[in-house]
Amino acid sequence: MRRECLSCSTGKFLGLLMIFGLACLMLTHTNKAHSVSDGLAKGIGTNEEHKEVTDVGIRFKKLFRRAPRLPPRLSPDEKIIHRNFTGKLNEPNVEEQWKARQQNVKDAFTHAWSGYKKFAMGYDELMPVSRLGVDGLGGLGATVVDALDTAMIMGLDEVVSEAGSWIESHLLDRIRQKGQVNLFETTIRVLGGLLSAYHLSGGDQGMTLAQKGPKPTIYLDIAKNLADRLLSAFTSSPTAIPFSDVVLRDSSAHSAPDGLSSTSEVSTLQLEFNYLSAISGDPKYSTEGMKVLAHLKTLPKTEGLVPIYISPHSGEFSGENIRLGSRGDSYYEYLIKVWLQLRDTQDGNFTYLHDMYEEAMRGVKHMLVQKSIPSELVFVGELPVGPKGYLSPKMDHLVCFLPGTLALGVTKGLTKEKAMKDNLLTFEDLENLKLAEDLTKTCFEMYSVTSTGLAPEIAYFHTKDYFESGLDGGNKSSEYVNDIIIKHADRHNLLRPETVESLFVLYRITQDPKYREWGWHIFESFEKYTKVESGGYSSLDDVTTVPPPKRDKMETFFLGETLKYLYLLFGDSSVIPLDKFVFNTEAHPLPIKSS
Ligand code: DMJ
Repeated sequence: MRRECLSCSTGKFLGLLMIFGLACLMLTHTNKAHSVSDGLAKGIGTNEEHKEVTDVGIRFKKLFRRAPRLPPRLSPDEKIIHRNFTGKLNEPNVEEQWKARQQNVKDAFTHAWSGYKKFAMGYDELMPVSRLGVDGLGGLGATVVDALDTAMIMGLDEVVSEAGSWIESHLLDRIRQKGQVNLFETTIRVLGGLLSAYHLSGGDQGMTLAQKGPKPTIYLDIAKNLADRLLSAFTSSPTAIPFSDVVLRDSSAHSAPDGLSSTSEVSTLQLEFNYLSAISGDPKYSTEGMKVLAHLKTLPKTEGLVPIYISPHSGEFSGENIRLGSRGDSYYEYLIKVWLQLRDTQDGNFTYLHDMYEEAMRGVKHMLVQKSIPSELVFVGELPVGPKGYLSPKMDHLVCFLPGTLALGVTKGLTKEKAMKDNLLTFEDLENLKLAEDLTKTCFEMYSVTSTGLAPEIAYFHTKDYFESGLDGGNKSSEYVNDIIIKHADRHNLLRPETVESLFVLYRITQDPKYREWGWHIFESFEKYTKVESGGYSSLDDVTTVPPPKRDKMETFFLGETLKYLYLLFGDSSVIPLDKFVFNTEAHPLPIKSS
């Protein structure tokens, strides 16, 4: 064909034209490459050099536009991965594959529960390596209660029956006899778990997901007994801010040794107390809880951002440290979630919560969000000495709750598609959703960048003001190995849920299958490095080392949150829909009640 074509005069002309075109394109390309690499190698080239090179490039580019970029050629294996990441093809067997993956999560939950049941039944937590139980949360059998609604959602009747019977036979006695517990931890894990179990077992015209276990009223009665004692933290405080600790057996309360409460702790009780009031008919729980938020509304803030400590004695914030990691995180989460919970009720005007949330998110974008060097990961830093001080490029894994919360705040639990169709999104909403997507990527890369594929507790980001060499995550093939810095003291992983929580919410809202794929990668790493053969999963000491040393603790939230979110991520989106339920900060779903 080439020979025939070249023999005619049109063919010759076209051939010459092609050679000329190619030569010009090569010249343009060479100049651009020169300009970029020169800039990078020298840091900054002289302005003159740069101008000359760019001018030539622009002249040629005006004459010839670049050919469009074609997708890369992929091997058959790569095509499968690629398809899953982009998710453009919706083949019939794709859902089957996700069902199989969901079954893997269910098996993991069964393995975790079996270890706990064998070695630690009735203790707060399992030490899977030592095969012992430990009471790290006051001795209320926290794993049993935290895990129960996950077992209900997974349809694990046997576990529901075992956990339910234990709660029915032992929990009330424990509540009557035990000493000091933390108000926040007990509310989110134990009270939240009981309330969710109440609803999922049929209470409050609930879902009857559980066929086994006690009647829903058993859960409700225990919840009320516990909450009555927890209320002492509110009623014995001289201000609207509750004390941090409660002594269960005598319903007394006191502040922490330094006299302070964490801001996130006092503002992360209201979903649970409000729901308890709604189902018990007794407003006292909600009244006490909501006093805190109404009081926080009156305090001075910096663009909606708040210090991480507050004094129950004065009712004022203490110190200047601002962050969305530990002690700050769920303040922001509950502003929007409590608003979502209450906005359709006729119990009062809660717009102030939405206003506080919106102002805070503007503050986050303005004061805390930055991009890393060289690959521009978006991260949320901290202001350890207050708004006038420097921004520390430190991000706790805990901050990874934020993308999910942001996305929820944008669509209120609807899919993006539906919210767009109904014209519900503002420009600011779209900006927040973009930030949510960028941050979700960063949180996922905090996993990918390590040798184990598991995130450290804390990451630092390389910026123009901060870099330390020799502290990468160990995965040299990660594109972000130079962006993410992991200090020795921060290399542990506690099986935390925040990233998979955000993957779940982002998947439900955007329907982009890449979030499922990322969740699957994370799950595989948990399976590979944290599973303990005899039963249970263990926290790790160092995610940058293979094999990673085990820390010998299975946190209750691994069953309450991490595995629940992964299970829901891989499953049918109609289960626990986000516009009808609000998840408390420990992943216990509570139904949103209308007036
Ligand atoms: C959980 O107890 C809750 O998600 C809380 O809000 C933050 N810390 C843990 C999980 O990491």
